[in-house]
Amino acid sequence: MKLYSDIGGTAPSPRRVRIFIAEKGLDVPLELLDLHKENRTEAFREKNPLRNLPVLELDDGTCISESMAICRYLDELHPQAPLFGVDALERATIEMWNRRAELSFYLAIEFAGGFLGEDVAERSRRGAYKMIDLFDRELASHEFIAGSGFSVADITTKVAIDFGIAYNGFELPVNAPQFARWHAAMDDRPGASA
Ligand SMILES: N[C@@H](CCC(=O)N[C@@H](CS)C(=O)NCC(=O)O)C(=O)O
Repeated sequence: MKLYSDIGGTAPSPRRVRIFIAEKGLDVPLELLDLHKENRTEAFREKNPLRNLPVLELDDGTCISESMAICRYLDELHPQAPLFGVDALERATIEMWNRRAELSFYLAIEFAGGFLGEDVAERSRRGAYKMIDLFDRELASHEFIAGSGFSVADITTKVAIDFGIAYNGFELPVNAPQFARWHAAMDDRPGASA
């Protein structure tokens, strides 16, 4: 199998999968594409009709896209260490936080970039900072975003805030010390440089 990712490694969705792979200790070869160019070809449409990254190509040519679908596939093949939870409550809790991280945090950070207009950008920026407040309050009573164990919810949240800091003018707020503590801990993890 191989993972199509972006040259330079800056795109958030492929980064989610690369971190997941590193945290699992897996060895999945990468094929790096020039983002917005090589993924936009007709040939690539055969692999993913939406023509975006990441795509996991299996040895028989089957292609899986959508970062969380790829992570779930790899998690089932390699259950250790489980990053989607081990029992009903843990799985639900991780799913809940992962969806919050994606829908209310990552998307808000992306929209804050301004491509939907200044009004949406401003509201999205405020929404993203409100989510940081929420994460900060939660992280006062547990080490990771979804509880006491590292999970995909940490990966989604980390990729989102790093993208916001690098490209959309976000900063770690001084009044969110637990979020800052968590962010620094993420930088020490196996997936940090993936
Ligand atoms: N929901 C998808 C999002 C995929 C996506 O938007 N990928 C971006 C990079 S973060 C991309 O390939 N953009 C290049 C393009 O659309 O040309 C996932 O989670 O995999």
